[in-house]
Amino acid sequence: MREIVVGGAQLGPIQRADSRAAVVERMLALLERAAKEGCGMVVYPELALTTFFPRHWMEEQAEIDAWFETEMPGDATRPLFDRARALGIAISFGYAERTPEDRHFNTSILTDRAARIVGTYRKVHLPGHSEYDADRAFQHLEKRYFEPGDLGFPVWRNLDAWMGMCICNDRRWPEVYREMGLQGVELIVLGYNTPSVNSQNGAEGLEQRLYHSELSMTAGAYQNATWVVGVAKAGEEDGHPLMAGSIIVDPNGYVVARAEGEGDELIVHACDMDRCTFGKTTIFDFARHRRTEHYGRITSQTGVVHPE
Ligand code: CDV
Repeated sequence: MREIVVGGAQLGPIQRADSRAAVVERMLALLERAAKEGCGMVVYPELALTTFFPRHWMEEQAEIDAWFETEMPGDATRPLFDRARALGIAISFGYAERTPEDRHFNTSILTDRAARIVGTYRKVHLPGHSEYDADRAFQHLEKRYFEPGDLGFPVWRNLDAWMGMCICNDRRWPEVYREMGLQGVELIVLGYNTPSVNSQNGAEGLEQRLYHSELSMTAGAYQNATWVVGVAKAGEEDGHPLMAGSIIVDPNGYVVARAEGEGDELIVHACDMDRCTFGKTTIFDFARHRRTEHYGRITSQTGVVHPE
């Protein structure tokens, strides 16, 4: 048995005025709770250090850059790394990354138990738009503030398991799970900021949004025989509600832990990585059953093309 007790550290809302230091205090409180529950790993949401700033229209580059981290760990996040190292807990969380070349990414990192960064992922599927859209109830400007990730979907050996990451909208794309599945992934960790209502029509209700989020993660887990841990930032940020619904999904696609509220909350499950073996050696034994000669469109085409 290769068991990792994983904590999904859902964060409640972070307001625009909240400092990174205040958020890290909350992350530390969840880390302490996780330590008491025997966690070996803790997963936090997308853009965990700040409010979900892509909902705000900004033009001044200095104002935009203020939301980005230029080093990891930096002054604000070092206490989290120090405490995680002392407790021997691996962590993963998302943040806005500005590189030395002045590139901007929506990024997440993965550490080992000694708080060394062993993996970096940059969000590939950026939802929303790049210009101000007066028809929307609120903005979703990820395409304005970030460039698409340039690192693909790697997996890393960590805590004696194969681990991968994706971020928020990525979780809705089957290709994301399969890319990692083809590298033998056993644990996919991801964070998200998902508005409770659709910004364009407002009609798609919370129940459906939660269902689609869960459907995507449970299907990805089952079809690749992997654990999936999806962690929300939830509640009302600056007057804009984000849905909760953090879950841990087993390699059969069953939800084994689920957040109940919209605040800071820890969900925990003892995940046995060896439970991935059955699916990987039977129905989803890729080497035996995949027929790549029929999958050409998956990588050669983006939009729909009807046959002539
Ligand atoms: N942060 C996100 O990527 N949010 C999207 C919303 C905009 C639909 C999501 O897929 O949850």
